[in-house]
Amino acid sequence: MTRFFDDIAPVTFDPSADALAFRHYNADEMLGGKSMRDHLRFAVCYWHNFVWEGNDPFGGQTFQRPWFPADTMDQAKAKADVAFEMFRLLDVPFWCFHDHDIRPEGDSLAESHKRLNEMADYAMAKMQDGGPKLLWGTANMFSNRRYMSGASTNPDPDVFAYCASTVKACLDVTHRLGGENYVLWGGREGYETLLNTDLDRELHQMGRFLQMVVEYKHKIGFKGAILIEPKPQEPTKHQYDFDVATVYGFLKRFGLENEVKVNVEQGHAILAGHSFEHELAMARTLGIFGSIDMNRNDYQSGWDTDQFPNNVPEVALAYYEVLKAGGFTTGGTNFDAKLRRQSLDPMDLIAAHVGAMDVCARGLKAAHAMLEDDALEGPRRARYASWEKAGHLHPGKTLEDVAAYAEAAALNPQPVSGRQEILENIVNRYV
Ligand code: XLS
Ligand code: NI
Ligand code: NI
Repeated sequence: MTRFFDDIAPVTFDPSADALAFRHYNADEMLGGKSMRDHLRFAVCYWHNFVWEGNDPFGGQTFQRPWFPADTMDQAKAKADVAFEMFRLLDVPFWCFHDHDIRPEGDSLAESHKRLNEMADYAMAKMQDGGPKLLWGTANMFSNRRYMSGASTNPDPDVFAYCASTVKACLDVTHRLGGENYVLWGGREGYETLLNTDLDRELHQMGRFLQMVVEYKHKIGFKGAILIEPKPQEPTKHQYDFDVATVYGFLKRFGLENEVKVNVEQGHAILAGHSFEHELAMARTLGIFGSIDMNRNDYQSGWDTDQFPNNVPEVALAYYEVLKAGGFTTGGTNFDAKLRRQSLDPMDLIAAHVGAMDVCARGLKAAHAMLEDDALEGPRRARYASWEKAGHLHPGKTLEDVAAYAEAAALNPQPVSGRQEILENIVNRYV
């Protein structure tokens, strides 16, 4: 057993505690017939917590973890021991990983797969020994220099084939570990300059790749969801999976809109010039809502800063959309969030998650109460009530019919207040 978290006790729900405790996240508390645990379906990510060394564009490693550099299988196992120890302390129901997070890359593709499978077995034993379940697995096809010019969108077809082998291995492992989803975030699926890019060809490569992934998922009987994670840029100047609406158009084009859903990340929504709730509402409306990566960006920096969430009003509006979508099915709340590079201590890792889980719990409770009270839906229904009376979208009528109605009745519609401030006041009563 690891000594990394040495004197840190398992975190419990205790609103009166002086020490670190959950003050709002009470896993067994019921909200509308479902426990908070089942509503929120929290997951801890492997990469930011146990792989990232604290570097930024101007400086290198700040974290000195006993398992760094995890370039041997022994170190990878030491890292896994600490990761699962943290999952236990937080009592989270799920975790998430990239292949690259859990195993050091081998000298050959075959060796990399062998190591991945060995580490998956290592994780499986811990999962079966009271550990969390797997929310999703994914392949890192953006860090190594071979992906510099794209993964499935690379001008070199051998990179496409390398990616096919990588995703196949990673989907197999995700399936074997009982993963509830498989995520594709296309970090390098985009371009640096249109001057050297065949946009049409690259989009077809990406579409074909995704079709192959879906075909393979069905072949092996993977019941989980395939999720695309939209992001507009960073690391590429332009990423093809720009936002939820763009992804939907892409899925439609390749006949995949009923096969693939989205994993929506708060920070990516901000980078795309949207709010988190906009992206979630769009996913719900288009029928492709899957899961969320919960974090927040620094609004001044314009980067994907992946901070832990701490803004209850924002989080409440996000969960409002999740609840309106019917809640999570295979998805959950993955903290794709990292410490600031000065937060060196093991305790910082725990405190970050405890705070984030409490923020989410407060947001969820507020969202649930707003729905129970019909606080926003009532006024929204009232706003569209005349459409209900008029009948939906004039079925069977032509443009001429509707024009004739307007002219015969000499219509002169009068605007009514949108009541935005009143609605904002209502939200503020809940958060
Ligand atoms: C990066 C993405 C990444 C995905 C998984 O910005 O958020 O972490 O969630 O590849
Ligand atoms: Ni993410
Ligand atoms: Ni991100």
